[in-house]
Amino acid sequence: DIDISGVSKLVEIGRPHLPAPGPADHKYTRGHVVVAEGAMPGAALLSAMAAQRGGAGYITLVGKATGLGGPAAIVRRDAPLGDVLADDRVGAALVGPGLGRDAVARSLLDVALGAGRPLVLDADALVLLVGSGALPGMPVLTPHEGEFARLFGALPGSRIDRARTAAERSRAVVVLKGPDTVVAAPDGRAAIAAPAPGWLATAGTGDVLAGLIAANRARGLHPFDAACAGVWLHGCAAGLAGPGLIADDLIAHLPRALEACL
Ligand code: NPW
Ligand code: AMP
Ligand code: MG
Repeated sequence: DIDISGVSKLVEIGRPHLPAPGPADHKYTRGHVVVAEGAMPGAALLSAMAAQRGGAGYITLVGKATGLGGPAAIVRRDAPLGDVLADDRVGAALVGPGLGRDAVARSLLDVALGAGRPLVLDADALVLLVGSGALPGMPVLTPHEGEFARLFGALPGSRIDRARTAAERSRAVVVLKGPDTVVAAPDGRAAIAAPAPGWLATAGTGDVLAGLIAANRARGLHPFDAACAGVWLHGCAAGLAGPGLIADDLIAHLPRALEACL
């Protein structure tokens, strides 16, 4: 159990309101998410599919064509990331899932950080960020405990305290993942998720969460709200998918999770 006594401005993550697209919407206004592909393309594909099912209207996967398959509606481009992000319609970029940690990965991350688009940084991007201080544009960072420790060191206090300190230092919204995921913003706001099923402890589920948060950013939500809504949808989809779930099942259950948010 977590002792939240004395912690100010902490709330439990509630069901978000995510209305259906209106008559004036089209695929670009619903949100264009760009996902950078790298060394482990399966992770980026999971993120891209989660962003697609999570409500984004247009998904571009940037990297070499990998032959992995996936939905035909996902646009694949083997083009410089900077060129793709120069499109004003891009609502959010996700960098990190399956990216790798070599010089190519680093330059993709640098391009993303300089592009001025809403960013979600996960997985290998969090490894590459070790040693950086405050980040531009209030990105959302989604570390698990291992990634968090590498990036922020051994911080004192509860998970909530540690996420808050990390958010303040990085000027990012920090999603400290685990059975009791905590979201913290640089302004001191923090929220904690209802306990999530242990079945989520399986490969690729974090990549799905990052894609969902990117979709929420692309639909125009503030980084803190986008993170909270993503964590809620992820937990809801896990409950619906049930025991034995794999990451793909979360994506398959997103329509029913979204139905609860109309
Ligand atoms: P220990 O045991 O504590 O010493 P990594 P990764 C530690 C891609 N994927 N949860 C623990 O060390 C990702 O997107 C590709 C997890 C553990 O050994 C990344 O690009 C998939 N770990 C890449 O793989 C699907 C925790 O951290 C180490 C922890 C590497 O991602 C799978 C892991 O850290 C995957 O998403 C916790 N709560 N607490 C695909 N379909 O292609 C401590 N650790 O090796 O940097 O990261 O998560 O394996
Ligand atoms: P990642 O390690 O990046 O693939 O992310 C794992 C996802 O599963 C995160 O959303 C975690 O919050 C969730 N998760 C991991 N372990 C557990 C657990 N024991 N119970 C509930 N959720 C978990
Ligand atoms: Mg991960």
